[in-house]
Amino acid sequence: MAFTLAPLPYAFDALEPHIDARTMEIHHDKHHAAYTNNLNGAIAGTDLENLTIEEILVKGFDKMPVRNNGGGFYNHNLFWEIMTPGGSNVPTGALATAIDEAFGSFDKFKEEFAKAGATRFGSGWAWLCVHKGGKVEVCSTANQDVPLMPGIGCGGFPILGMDVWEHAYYLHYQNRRPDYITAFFNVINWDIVGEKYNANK
Ligand code: MN3
Repeated sequence: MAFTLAPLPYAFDALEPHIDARTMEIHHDKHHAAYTNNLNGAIAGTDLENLTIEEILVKGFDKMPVRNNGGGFYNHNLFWEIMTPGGSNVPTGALATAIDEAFGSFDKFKEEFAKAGATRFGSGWAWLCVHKGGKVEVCSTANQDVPLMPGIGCGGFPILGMDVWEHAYYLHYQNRRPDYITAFFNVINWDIVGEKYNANK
């Protein structure tokens, strides 16, 4: 079963001025498309072919084309989903409580999440993950690795991911990754992150 690239669930310019339309178009139509195509090529005719993407992230972990492209496929699906339009711009409900318990406050969480993204050397992701029982944790991973892979990151279930590859921000922000990170907080759809928290805690 081949994986397909879902359309971006909103217009390319929907996240302006925080993330520019051209970046979104190239990111989705070129980068995410390439991960999807390369994943399909890497699993074709192998025993991974009929597994779910989550199963592939675990069982294909030691095969580098599968690991990189499976992660790239999965991570970007999450990335598009957790960004606006719409939704609350702050966590609410059980997720808000869990963030306060883990970090002390929403502002402290933002500091820790921004630091995870800013200090990831080279390419990678910052994550907010939930552990069974409801505790939330911030971590970061290299390249297209994702905490669902064995022994990677904090080992929780990712409910919010921030792409800090240069292709996510370079056209508009050039080398200013911290400015992109600051802007990213303006485009998070916390309602969806909260739904993911409730479904996986
Ligand atoms: Mn990317």
